[in-house]
Amino acid sequence: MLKRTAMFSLSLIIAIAAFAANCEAAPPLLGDVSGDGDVSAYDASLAAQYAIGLIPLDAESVQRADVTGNEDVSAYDASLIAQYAIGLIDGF
Ligand SMILES: [Ca+2]
Ligand SMILES: [Ca+2]
Repeated sequence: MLKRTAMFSLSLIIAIAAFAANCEAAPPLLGDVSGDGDVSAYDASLAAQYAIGLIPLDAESVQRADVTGNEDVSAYDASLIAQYAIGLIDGF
């Protein structure tokens, strides 16, 4: 009986842990071009460099860089990311 209870408890813990892990899988952070979980001036720099063709970005980074949502990464996106990074704006 004790073994059965222990096994049930263990199963419950594993199920809760799996649920929690799924909850932590947040959607990609808009503006976080580098994908490090933070929106910084570096992200603005990456967006700006991509916008003028200096660097390539993978598809996910491009999606996060397009903060205006117009299917294009421009200097305006980079500008908004920079403003967000220093707290001038609260969102995109
Ligand atoms: Ca970042
Ligand atoms: Ca855009």
